[in-house]
Amino acid sequence: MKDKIFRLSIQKLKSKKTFSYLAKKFENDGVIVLENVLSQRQCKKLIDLLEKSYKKYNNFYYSDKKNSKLSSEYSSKLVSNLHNKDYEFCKLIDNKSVLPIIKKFLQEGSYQEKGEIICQDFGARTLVGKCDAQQIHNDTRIVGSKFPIMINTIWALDPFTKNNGSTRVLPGSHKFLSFAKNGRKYKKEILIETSPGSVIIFNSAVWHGSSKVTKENMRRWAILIRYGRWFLKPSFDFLRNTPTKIFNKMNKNQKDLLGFRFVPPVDEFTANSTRQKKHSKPERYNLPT
Ligand SMILES: O=C(O)CCC(=O)C(=O)O
Ligand SMILES: [Fe+2]
Repeated sequence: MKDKIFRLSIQKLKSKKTFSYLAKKFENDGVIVLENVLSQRQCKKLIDLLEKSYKKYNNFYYSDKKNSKLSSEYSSKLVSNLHNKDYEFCKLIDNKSVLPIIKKFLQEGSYQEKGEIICQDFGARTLVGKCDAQQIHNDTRIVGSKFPIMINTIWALDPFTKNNGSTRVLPGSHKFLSFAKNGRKYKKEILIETSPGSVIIFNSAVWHGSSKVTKENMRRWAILIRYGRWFLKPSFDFLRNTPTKIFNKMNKNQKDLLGFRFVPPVDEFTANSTRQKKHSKPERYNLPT
């Protein structure tokens, strides 16, 4: 690959020197790519599950018919809340190669560098038809944060090519004190081509968006996991949308990441902290049929 994005195979992560180089790249560019995180077989299995979920639930999606280029709904097939679709997806959120990296970066600047983190959004997306590029944007809703407050991971399940809407980024833009202009294409944007099983990891303040699709029907399924500091609001109410059957399969890390220890108490008579030792049990929940 000839672009300037730093890429590393997970096999090389163990070296301390390599890890500190990766951390430096992440600090400067705001984006790195980890390769060989998932096998081809795993990618295929996840794509099958996504296609099945989309087919089963897309007719039930809430829609306000807005399809602005900024929205993740823009010309795409979306599956949200992957944790409640199949336990197989839950295994990704505490992946042993990816999570330690995310944790390290999201703990920077927290008390004793031990701040807790959560999975703040957990979905998947592929583009539909010959669509235009998604508006380039910053997901964090704020500029100028010294430390990362959210980190996106984009798990390529299909090849990311220059034709199928692959994610593009503007390296270093997490340091800008402004937002991207609507409709503007920036010269230094880089379209990330990569193979299935790779994970693009970027500071969510890095300007990014899917790119133009030039060939119709070129699938580009990607799982999008956004992590954040524990006190940020998740996109959906995981405590109210997790089936008990799936909750019971989750390990401690997965329950932590879905925020089951960070539930604001009802009142001062119930508890006195937004953080708890024990996991709250999710309410009864069934997906629509
Ligand atoms: O699908 C992509 O490549 C990026 C999606 C994205 O950034 C978003 O929906 O916020
Ligand atoms: Fe985004």
